[in-house]
Amino acid sequence: MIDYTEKIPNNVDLGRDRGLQRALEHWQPAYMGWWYDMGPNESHNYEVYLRTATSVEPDGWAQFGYVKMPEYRWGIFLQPRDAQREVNFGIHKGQAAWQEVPGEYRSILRRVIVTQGDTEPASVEQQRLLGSSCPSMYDLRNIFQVNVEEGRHLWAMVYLLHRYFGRDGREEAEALLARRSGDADNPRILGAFNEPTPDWLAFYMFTFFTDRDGKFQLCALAESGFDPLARTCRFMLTEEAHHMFVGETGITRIIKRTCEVMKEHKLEDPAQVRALGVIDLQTIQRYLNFHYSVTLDLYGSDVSSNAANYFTSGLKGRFRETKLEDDHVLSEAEYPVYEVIGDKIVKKNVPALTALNERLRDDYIEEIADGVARWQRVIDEAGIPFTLKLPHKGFHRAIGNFAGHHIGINGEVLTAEDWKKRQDEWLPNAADEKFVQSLMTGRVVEPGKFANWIAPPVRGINSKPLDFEYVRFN
Ligand code: BYC
Repeated sequence: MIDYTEKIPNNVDLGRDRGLQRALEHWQPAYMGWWYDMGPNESHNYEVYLRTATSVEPDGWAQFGYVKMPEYRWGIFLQPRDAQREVNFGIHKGQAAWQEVPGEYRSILRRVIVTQGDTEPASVEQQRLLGSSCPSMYDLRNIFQVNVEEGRHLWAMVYLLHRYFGRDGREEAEALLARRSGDADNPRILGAFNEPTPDWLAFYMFTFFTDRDGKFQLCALAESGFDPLARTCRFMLTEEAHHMFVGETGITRIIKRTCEVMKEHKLEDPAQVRALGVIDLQTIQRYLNFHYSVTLDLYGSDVSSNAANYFTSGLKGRFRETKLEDDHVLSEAEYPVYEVIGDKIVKKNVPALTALNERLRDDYIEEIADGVARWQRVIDEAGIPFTLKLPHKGFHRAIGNFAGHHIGINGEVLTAEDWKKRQDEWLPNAADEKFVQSLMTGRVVEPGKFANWIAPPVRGINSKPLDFEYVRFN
């Protein structure tokens, strides 16, 4: 169980390590300062119907109730330790899982933890202003739930930095509160976390596409031979599921509403669809293209010696590593990657160890394709002749083998000039953004009411009705 009587709720017996407790209690006000500055705008007095973790057991960990977000009990929760656990891959395979950081891996492990940690506050910053244009109280409550949990995920990484990395860990923890999404001088580490999230269509796309990168990266880190990292990531994954749910159902509801209106008025022309105050499917496709491609970049280079090192040292595994049937060392195996040669995209086999980023990206793409197929079903059921498509893997990429090339939506290798000519057709253009924002000029917060451009969800939170007062504004 989690001890909520402590200043910092935890299940790691924090009270027994006074030095660590003091260091974290010192970081806590800095975190609160960051939350007041960069957390959801104007929300500090709202009482929000949030779930709070009460236990790390898979059943019954959630408790629901009204909480003012600055009073949310952010804390440190690790899954219980399995004393038998081993390092399951790489050159240390078969050794007992590490409870302390192996000296030789200190700096690369710290880098992975910092990179993971950096994304969490970044996403809160990106979503900071969205409350003022929410489509319903239900959605407002959901974004706040996502935000407090991203805050907790930051706590998870900061605990590891403080507990296992001494002074440089503490410095990194401070730097995590100093970088800012999109800041020219001190940006967040990874590309997608410096992109704006200007509207709710972008928010749902982000939680569907980018939070799912979170899932896959956390799954890979949950395999880590460094046991405290594995245990904290396992618990983070239970929270991540809700974030992806928000994204998937958010887009489903937008598509559903658009299709309803198209069907009712028997029209397909995007301009006419827009005139009825819903988002045309073509715009949804362009947002999809953007969020998919910037998220693919988050997996890093297709061929990466960093990725090989992470794996060989037992620090970061593959998706579902222990369920895979091979030697878990990958000294002989190969894996296909793609390269642009002249005007063609060519497949090439490389040592599997070096292609682990690409492999994780491929695992991700498989899951994404299933989600997009579920969205498609909504369109098909409405009888509307429109097909949502995932762009080619090389489209609009800035990291890896496709970076610097101009790949079209179907994988055609183009000149910079030809690509540019079609950019507005493929990616959200200024008119799209302006239109989407014109639908979201104010917030809809009457209980049970939803903005015209989105269908209500199938059910409320924690079996509450849709007209439940999910947020009290005071
Ligand atoms: N943007 O060999 P390379 C989440 C850098 S999301 C900018 O290609 P590597 C969440 C890279 O850092 C999950 N820079 O890549 C979601 C390296 O720089 P240094 C986040 C990039 O190292 C929603 C250089 O390029 N977690 O949790 O094999 C809401 C060459 O590196 C990018 C993780 O990512 C980019 N897109 O792999 C809230 C897990 N890509 O070090 C939360 C931890 C690469 O040479 N991170 N670079 O200066 C990792 O495992 C790895 O750092 C990466 C990159 C997979 C990201």
